[in-house]
Amino acid sequence: MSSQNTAVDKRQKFESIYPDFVNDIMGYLKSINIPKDVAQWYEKNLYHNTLGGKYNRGLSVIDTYEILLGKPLDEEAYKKASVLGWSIELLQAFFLVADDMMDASQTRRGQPCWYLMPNVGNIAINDAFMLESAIYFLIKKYFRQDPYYVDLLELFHDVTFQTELGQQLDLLTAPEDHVDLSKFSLEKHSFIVIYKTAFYSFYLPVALAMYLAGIASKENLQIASDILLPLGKYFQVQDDYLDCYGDPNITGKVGTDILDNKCSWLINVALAKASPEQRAILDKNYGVKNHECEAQVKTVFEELKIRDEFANYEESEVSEIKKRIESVNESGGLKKSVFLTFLGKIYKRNK
Ligand code: GPP
Ligand code: MG
Ligand code: MG
Ligand code: MG
Repeated sequence: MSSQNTAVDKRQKFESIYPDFVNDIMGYLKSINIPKDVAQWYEKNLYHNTLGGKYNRGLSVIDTYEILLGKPLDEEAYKKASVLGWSIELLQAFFLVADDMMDASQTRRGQPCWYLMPNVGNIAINDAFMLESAIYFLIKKYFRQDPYYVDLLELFHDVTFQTELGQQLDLLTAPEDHVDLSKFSLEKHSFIVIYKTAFYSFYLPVALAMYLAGIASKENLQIASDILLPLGKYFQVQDDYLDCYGDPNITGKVGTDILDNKCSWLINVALAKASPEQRAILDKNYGVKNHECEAQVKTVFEELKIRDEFANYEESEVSEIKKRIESVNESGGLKKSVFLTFLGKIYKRNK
């Protein structure tokens, strides 16, 4: 079997267990005699907003747990890992339903955003909250008896708070009606991307698998965080790069960062290198909802050789991350291959 088939099988297996969890929630609603239309709405929300992605975050819980145990998961272990994997996917769904409203986005995964679906509108706000509540319903059902139950709750709460802080700075740094490039900096960018992306997408799946495997000591969690936050930052810098230079047929989305006045990695590097004349062009054209202005910004990016800057950043960042991975002491139960596998999945990605 090719490794691609294995990946497809893993994804299908993960997807096929999700209805069990939706049914757990539906069973509870039935037991309290909730009107049928409420249950049906929630069920639709739970499917529409979670299915259809790559499930990278959810599957990482399972992959990491398997590597840490050093053997394939039996049925019970798989089920518990998949509860936590789906909990991250629900967290992501909660964030994205809300984020699409805040960003006034039109499409998500090739479909209209949830708040733009017929009869949804502002009900999407409550729907986002209910996606979050599903996490705690499932964790309670499957982990209430485990000694690390409170640790799981605390981890989800902490990571949610961190992501909200990142989202807040992302929004406050990119006002639609007032462009001021002097508010941007690489330091701010770093804070935004670590908080809005790296904690929930990189640290959370590995930390959850470490609790499952019984190796989540304070020291081990710190070692994991020291590698996974830089890895998550690198991932988001790639995302910023692909927003401008990716192929929409491959990424599945058309970039909007220049039009939206986003504090992305590209504009920050450009600001650091720009001559006064180039800076004036950026000041005049960045964040203006007009494709002619966007093209002017892209021309300055080309003059400044931003693609080469990215290639250099990628090589030096990845070599730094690899050095950190090499220095991991495996005697405490952590494995270098957890991190190398993660890095392998995103290195030089084009989508
Ligand atoms: C998506 O970033 C943002 C998040 C996943 C965090 C949202 C956090 C909340 C507390 C709602 P983005 O808007 O840059 O990504 P996309 O381009 O996918 O919309
Ligand atoms: Mg968005
Ligand atoms: Mg956003
Ligand atoms: Mg982006």
